[in-house]
Amino acid sequence: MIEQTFVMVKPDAVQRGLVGEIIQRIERKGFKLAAMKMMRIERYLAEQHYAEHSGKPFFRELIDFICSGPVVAMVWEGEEAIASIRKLVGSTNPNDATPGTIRGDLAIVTAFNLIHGSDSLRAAEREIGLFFDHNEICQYARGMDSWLN
Ligand code: IDP
Ligand code: MG
Repeated sequence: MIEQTFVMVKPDAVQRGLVGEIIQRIERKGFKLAAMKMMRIERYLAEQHYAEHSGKPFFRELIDFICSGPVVAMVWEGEEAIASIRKLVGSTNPNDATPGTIRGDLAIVTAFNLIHGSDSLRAAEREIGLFFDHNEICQYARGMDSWLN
């Protein structure tokens, strides 16, 4: 099934100059970029985005961190995009993440794990809606897409 998923390059990745590397990995896998913007997240948006973690010991640290510098928010589209991009991202703790994944290759600690990717269809729809208006999401055809449909 063709899905859209929400991806965010976190402040640590922006500051380490890994925006291009991360985008390139998702792009080269074959997913289609549907929306992208660089932004500084307001506290309120960060708290909504990470609402499932409110009350956890790391919540405040997480919100402080995500608001500490600009991020790059994106929508990526393609076959099984949600699960497939989670695989490219790797496990939450980079020390458990398989080499070859973004976190496995480029990060060491959970607090600075470089990237967010939606973990379910429901989360993807909710997160895309939090960060993007409908008119910011681009629709366009690629030559190979006709083979999939
Ligand atoms: P995910 O990003 O792999 O989906 P989640 O469990 O949803 O991981 O946690 C969201 C984010 O919260 C993580 O990516 C990480 O930045 C942060 N986080 C999760 N657990 C911890 C922790 O124990 N300490 C510090 N930060 C954490
Ligand atoms: Mg998560």
